[in-house]
Amino acid sequence: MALRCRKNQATLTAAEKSRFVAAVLALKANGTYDTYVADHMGAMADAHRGPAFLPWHREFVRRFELDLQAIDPKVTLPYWDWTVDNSPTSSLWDSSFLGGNGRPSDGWVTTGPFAFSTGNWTLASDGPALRRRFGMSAPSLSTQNDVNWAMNDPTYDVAPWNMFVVDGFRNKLEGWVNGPLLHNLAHVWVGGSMGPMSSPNDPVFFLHHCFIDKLWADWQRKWPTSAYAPISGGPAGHNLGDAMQPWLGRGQTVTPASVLDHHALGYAYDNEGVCQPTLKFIDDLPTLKFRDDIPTLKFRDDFPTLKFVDDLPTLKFRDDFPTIKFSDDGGGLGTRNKAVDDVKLPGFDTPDFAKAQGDVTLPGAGVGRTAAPFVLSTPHHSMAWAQDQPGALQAAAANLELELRQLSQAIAEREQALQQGQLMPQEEEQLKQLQADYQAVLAEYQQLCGGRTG
Ligand SMILES: [Cu+2]
Repeated sequence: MALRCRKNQATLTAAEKSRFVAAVLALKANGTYDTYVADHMGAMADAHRGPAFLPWHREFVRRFELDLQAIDPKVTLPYWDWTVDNSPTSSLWDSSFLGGNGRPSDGWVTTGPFAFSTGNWTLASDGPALRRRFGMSAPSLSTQNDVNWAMNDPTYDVAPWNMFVVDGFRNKLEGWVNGPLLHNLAHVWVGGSMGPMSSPNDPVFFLHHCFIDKLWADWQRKWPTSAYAPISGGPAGHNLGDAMQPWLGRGQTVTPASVLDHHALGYAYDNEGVCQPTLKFIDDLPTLKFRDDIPTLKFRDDFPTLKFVDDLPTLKFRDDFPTIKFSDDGGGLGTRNKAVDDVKLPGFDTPDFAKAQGDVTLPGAGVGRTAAPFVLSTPHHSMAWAQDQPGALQAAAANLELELRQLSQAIAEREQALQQGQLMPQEEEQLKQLQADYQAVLAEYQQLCGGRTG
C-alpha cells in the first residue's frame, strides 16, 4: 500500500494549507465536522485517562483524515510540533491557515477562516464562536526534553491503567504525570474551545492529536519489543482486544489491536522515510509554459537554409545507373552466350542488394554457382570465379591472357616481316617457336577455364 504522508504543518506549502482549510470548511458545511465534536464529547471514559487514549485517538483522527480526503484526495492531516512552533506568532496561526489568538474580551477568534464573522464556523456546542486564550492558563508548551522523558519509558502503560500511574509512556504522554504536560498542556495552553470535551471544535485539535499519534508511532519504532498493555484486566474498552465506543455501538469493531500498525491504516509520518512521493497536481506546477511564453519560436521561414530534395546537386536513382557491360573480348576464344556478357546491376530494393554489390549472378555460370564480381571485366575471369576457385584461378587466367596477348603480338610482328621478306632464317625458327608457345598457353588457358571459353 502506498503510504500517504502526514507532514509537519510548518513545512506545508501555501497551496497545501489552503486545500486543508477548504476541506475542513467543506466538512463543517455538510455537517460531518460536528459529528466528530459530538463523538469526542461522548468519549471521556472510553478515550481518555487510560491505555486506549492513544488507539482511540488514532482511529478518531484517521477517520477525520479519510473524510477530508473524500472532499479532496490530496489532503493529508498535518501535525503541530509544539516543541518547536510554541509561540502565539507561529505560522500555524496565520490568518491564511488556522487563524490567531482570541480577542482579549471574550476569547473569540477574529482572524482566519474559522473566525465567527466568516459565517462558516458556528459551534454547535460551547458556542457560538471559536475561542482561544494562548498562554492564559499555562505560560508555555512542553519541550523536547519533556517529550524525551516520555519517549524514554519503554513500558506502554502500567496497572491500574488510569490517570494516576506515574510510570508508563501513555500516562506521561497524555500529560497527567507532573501535569499538565505534553498532550494535556497543549489543550491548556491554547485554551478557550480547546479546554472542554468539545475541543475538536478547534481544528487545531486534529493537528495536535496528529502530533500525539506521531509521538506514539515514534515510540513504537524506538521500542519495537514493547507491547501494548493491558491484554486483559484493564477498564472496559481499554484492553488489547476490546471493541471501542462509539464505533461498537454502530456495529463496527475497532480495537486497540486493530490500530497498532499505523502503516496498515494507510499513512506514515514524514520522518519515517517511507511516504509515497508527494502527489503532484497540475495546479501545483510552478510554471506552465504555453506557446506564447516561448521566447523564440522558430518556423520554417526562419531557418537560414532550407534544403529540399531538388536542391541536391546530384540525385541518383536506380534508373540512372548505367547498365554494366562486360566487354566481349572473345579474342577468338569461342562463341559466347550474350547473356553471359551483359550483366545489369541488381535492383536497390532487393534484400540481396548489399550482397549483390559484390556478387552478381551470371546466367551462364551454372546452377548454384556464384559468379564473379562484376568488377572483373572479362568473362574468363567470371568463368574462373564460377568454378569456385576465385583467387588463384583469376590470377592465373589473367597471367595467361597477358601471355597470350604478348605472344600474339610477337607472332603478328614476325608474320608481317615474313610476308615482307625481311625475316632472317633464325627468326623463322623463332616464329615457329612462338606459334607453338601460343598453342601451349592457349591449351593451358582452356583447361584452366574448363573449356567454357572455347
Ligand atoms: Cu481527546
